[in-house]
Amino acid sequence: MGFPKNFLWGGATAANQLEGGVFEGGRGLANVDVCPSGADRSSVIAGHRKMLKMDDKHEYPAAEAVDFYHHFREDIRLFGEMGFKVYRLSIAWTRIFPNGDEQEPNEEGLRFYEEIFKECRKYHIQPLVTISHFDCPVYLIEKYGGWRNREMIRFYLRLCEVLFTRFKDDVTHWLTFNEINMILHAPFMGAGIYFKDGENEEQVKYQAAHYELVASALATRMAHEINPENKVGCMFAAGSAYPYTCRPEDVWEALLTDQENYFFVDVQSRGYYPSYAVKRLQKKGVFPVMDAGDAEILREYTVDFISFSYYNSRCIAAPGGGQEEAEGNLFKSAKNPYLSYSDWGWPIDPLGLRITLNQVYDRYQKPLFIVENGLGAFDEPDENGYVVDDYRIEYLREHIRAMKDAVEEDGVELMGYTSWAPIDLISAGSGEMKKRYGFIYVDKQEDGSGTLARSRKKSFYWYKKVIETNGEEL
Ligand code: BGP
Repeated sequence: MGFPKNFLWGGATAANQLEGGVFEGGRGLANVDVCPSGADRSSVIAGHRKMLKMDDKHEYPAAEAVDFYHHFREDIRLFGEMGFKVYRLSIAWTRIFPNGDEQEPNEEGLRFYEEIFKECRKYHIQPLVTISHFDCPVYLIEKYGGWRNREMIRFYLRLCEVLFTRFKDDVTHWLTFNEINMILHAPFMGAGIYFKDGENEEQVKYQAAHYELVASALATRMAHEINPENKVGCMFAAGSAYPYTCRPEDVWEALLTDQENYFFVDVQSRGYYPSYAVKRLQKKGVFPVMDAGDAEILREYTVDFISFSYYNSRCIAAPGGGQEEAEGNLFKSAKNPYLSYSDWGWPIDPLGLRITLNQVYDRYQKPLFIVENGLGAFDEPDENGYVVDDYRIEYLREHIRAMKDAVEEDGVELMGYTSWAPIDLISAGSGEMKKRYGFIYVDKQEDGSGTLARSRKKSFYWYKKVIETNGEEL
């Protein structure tokens, strides 16, 4: 009983929120580098063409982030000390191809990740690589319009080819796109898209989604061809939609929300557009252009496993209900009166994780991987610089317990768990530093000051124990 022996415990990060070194190693600029801090970045960016100009560097938190670029040896050593079996990281596209459409990769960028993988090996940590985590070269946005253009498939596949070949001996587990369903909620961050006046935004978003889905399928094929040992997963932002009441209209609305979310995984895992999506898109006047052969590609090259982020469930009411709203990962929903809330107003719902695991497993019957789960909170170091983050331990303990129930009692096949994030980093949603997730505290403050020194929080020792006992001691 308990977790399988080879269960993959670890943590997850993303290049742009962690690395910094934006102007080093020949790196080019990406969409995420030019998102300003302190605002709802997705909505600020969409439609604001001028934001693409790096006119004021200091406004852009990704420029330094927490400087993993110069601290990765120390950071991975700390991951090793916690006993990580897996480290989920993303590769910055613009370190490998600064513009995105070159033929030859940037050697310095490749060497940086090679060094990272070497460090991981030292501590017997297996990497899990996200190929694109909210990452689109600015050059490709300016020249091609980001993922609204089919050419992106070609550039993305060239990136994949270089990664799969160069890191053949280092990496066997890959995720094609982080939170692919994010395109619908934050298209600039998800796919480098901003809209032109008067266009059918849904058409643009679903067109981009189609291209990413085809790219994902072709990357899956390529990964298997280059190394038959490779396992490729999709990744989506999960979190079950609860009906606000048992009123059938609320239940219906919740079902629609879930379907919109599952649409991407339905294609990546089952291999075809689900009938509900075809009908509803038609009704909205959305007709993604598809090449002859696309349907076959989607059908043939489905993913090996399904990964997702889980922060919260959602509570959905039929339109016009006037319910109070709550924040959450990706989008707001009605406030669930039965739950408590984080410092950022996100619902806390551990049982929701068990519900989500069951729903996803029932639907796809493929191995699952929780690749993000964690609590963003204000951390206050005491006079010795020590952070006693019992609230974080509590959050994680309850979620791991729920995950254990899903494995032990419900028979869900789960490969691993990587918490978001093992080390403090920049928030994707707001660009803030004060929203912290880590087991490792980084002395970097909201105003950019700080020594960047790393220190262990109380949760560091707790998580180490969890891993040591394979989840028996929580
Ligand atoms: C997910 C992203 C991550 C991460 C996380 C927490 O949507 O995949 O990159 O940041 O959310 O969100 P935030 O950073 O806004 O608190």
